[in-house]
Amino acid sequence: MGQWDIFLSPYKQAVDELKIKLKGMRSQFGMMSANSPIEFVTGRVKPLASIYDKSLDKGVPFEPSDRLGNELQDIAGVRIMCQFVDDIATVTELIRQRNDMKVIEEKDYITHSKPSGYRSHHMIVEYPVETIQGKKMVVTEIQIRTLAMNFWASIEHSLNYKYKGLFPEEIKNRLQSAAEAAFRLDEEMSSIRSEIQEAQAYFSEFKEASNPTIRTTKEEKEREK
Ligand code: 0O2
Ligand code: 0O2
Repeated sequence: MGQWDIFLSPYKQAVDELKIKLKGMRSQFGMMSANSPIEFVTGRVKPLASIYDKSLDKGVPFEPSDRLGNELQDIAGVRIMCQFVDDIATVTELIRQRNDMKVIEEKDYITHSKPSGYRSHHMIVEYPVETIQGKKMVVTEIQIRTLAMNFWASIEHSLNYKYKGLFPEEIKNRLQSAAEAAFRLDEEMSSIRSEIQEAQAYFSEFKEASNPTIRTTKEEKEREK
């Protein structure tokens, strides 16, 4: 195993564990028949090529070291997608209250969006992973955003890659107006939130009730009581 694989292995473990835990929160809301503030969760360890680029930007030597791990705060990255803007505050608070990680910094790019138009809430947490050499604190970036914010960020990220950050003026303006449109979409959806959630609850109940296998299992369980 190479030095980089060894260095990145706790980061991979942190991403895998956090994904399971955050997806677990989602299922717990589901079991309580409550609308989950978490729509879906993704995660990744930053690819080596991106670590290289960012280390150059930040003037940190590109070598497996504690310094690199502390200065590049998103080597381990987890992303939480929410349906509604208000869900972001709920998720943020749930994370602040957890005992298995420590929030060391928060960046509110929702109230103060970036000049590009980017919006998201970022939490930098220290997450302990148990390794065979003992406990290691892994700095991890958790990005929390709505589906609309995520749509915009994914598109902008691909274009950024294509133009290497140097957007033609026309594209830059269009992206900024698309960011405003995404913001308005979030506002519109929030204004009919209760309507949407009622429909979603009805839909998931209807799906179960109309499935003969699940219905039978439920009936069997009732009989067993
Ligand atoms: P489900 O039940 O399929 O939704 P891994 O391959 O093990 O590293 P994972 O979680 O499979 O990890 O993949 P990744 O890429 O980290 O996360 C993808 C998850 O996000 C998958 O969920 C996708 O279904 C879900 N996802 C992606 N886009 C959307 C979307 O637009 N809407 C919703 N609702 N989910 C999306 P799971 O965990 O496989 O579960
Ligand atoms: P990836 O993995 O390709 O997404 P700082 O130390 O605070 O000055 P840093 O570490 O760049 O700088 O922190 P920042 O800007 O708070 O968060 C970085 C990550 O947020 C980025 O990671 C993106 O995922 C996301 N992000 C920030 N600004 C934008 C933006 O304008 N557009 C898009 N699409 N995403 C953004 P990376 O490094 O790009 O890596």
